[in-house]
Amino acid sequence: MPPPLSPAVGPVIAVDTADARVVPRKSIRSQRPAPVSSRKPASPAVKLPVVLFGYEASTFTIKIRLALRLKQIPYTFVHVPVMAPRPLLRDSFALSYRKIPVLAIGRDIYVDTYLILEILEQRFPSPDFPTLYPAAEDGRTNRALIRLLTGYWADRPLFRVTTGLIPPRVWRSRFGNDRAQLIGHPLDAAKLARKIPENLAALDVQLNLTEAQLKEAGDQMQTRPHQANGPWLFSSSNPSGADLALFYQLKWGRDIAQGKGVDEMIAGPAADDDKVPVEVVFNSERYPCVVAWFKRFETYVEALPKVEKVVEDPAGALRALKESAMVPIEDAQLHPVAPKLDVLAESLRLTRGATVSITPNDTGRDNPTVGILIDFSAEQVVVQPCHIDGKAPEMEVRQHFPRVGFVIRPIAESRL
Ligand SMILES: N[C@@H](CCC(=O)N[C@@H](CS)C(=O)NCC(=O)O)C(=O)O
Repeated sequence: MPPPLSPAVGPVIAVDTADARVVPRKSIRSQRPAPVSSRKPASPAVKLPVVLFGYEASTFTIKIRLALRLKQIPYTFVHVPVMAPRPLLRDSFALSYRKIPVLAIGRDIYVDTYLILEILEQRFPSPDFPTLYPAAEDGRTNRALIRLLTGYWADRPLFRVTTGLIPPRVWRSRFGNDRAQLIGHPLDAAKLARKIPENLAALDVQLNLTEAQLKEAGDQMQTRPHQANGPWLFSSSNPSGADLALFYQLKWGRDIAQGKGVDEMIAGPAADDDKVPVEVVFNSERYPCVVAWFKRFETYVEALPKVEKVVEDPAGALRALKESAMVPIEDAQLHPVAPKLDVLAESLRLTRGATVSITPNDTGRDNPTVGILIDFSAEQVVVQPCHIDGKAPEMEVRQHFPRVGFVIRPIAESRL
């Protein structure tokens, strides 16, 4: 292990300064997050504008739209193109990360739904907002387990199964070329068409597991009526992040297999044969508990008041973000359970002020983010973005990435 670096010295770069009109500018060092034990609970972010950038057929955008509705957080939805480039995000926030969705809360930009869900839960806490982690009868929320299930199952291997249900013609379109860039190798539409039976079989494997979990939750409900409107996957009193995680993937996978959303991807009408026979495995005879739960979740969400305002022109939403005060960093970032481990950060050369690159460890690796490190914890990394092609972003922002699923490396050492 390389020796820890000596304490950083040098000029202070005012990375996470507060809005000059609200709080005097402070240096990075003076805004060091308070130790976990002395932190006040995060102030609800209710007064800041919440803006979600995504597109209709985006699996992960659906996930966050559902989460915002479950949590009853009012927000603005801004459509971005289904393919890169997305100049709106690049010019406004100097965001070179190419995936969707992206969430802005005031001048904090959150990337990746694994982080976005937790930030929503932390910044819009219960009881003012419904929780994504309602307790089961034994009082446990299973939050960490649900995060694992989402981050390591639904968002990844299950997503690979559902993308295998995309009608093959999509891969022959411009969209297919764009996704080849995302994945990092060419896509062979004919080969992907031949793999459909294999993908349906893979879906069957996933549904079988889901059925087992829901059957057990349903059997338990006979004797313990805790889940009055359930059963839910983790036997919670209301649907939890686990239900959300499974639902959004299965819904998107079923819809896309039936050709819904294909028109947006290929920028033209879907044909009659743009369908994959998903009902062969996903049906109520084979999976009665899953199909009943799927409808139950859909009904539950639809009964909740709408919280979304869709805008055609993003100018007003961007202005509202730009005019927001920069909140203290400790209110804007996810709080890890474990305290900072400076020795580790130092040996990785991931100290405040270092220039770092942040790259997803799955797809989108050719579009790394480069920024000046503000914070690095067991949960996330926060940077002030570097200019792209010498161009400053239209507003001063902080960008937040989760540690799970990203590789963070130093490019240049801290000059603090
Ligand atoms: N791990 C990411 C995955 C995001 C993702 O793969 N999003 C898709 C759309 S659903 C995407 O960005 N595809 C490439 C693109 O739209 O440019 C997350 O949870 O946010």
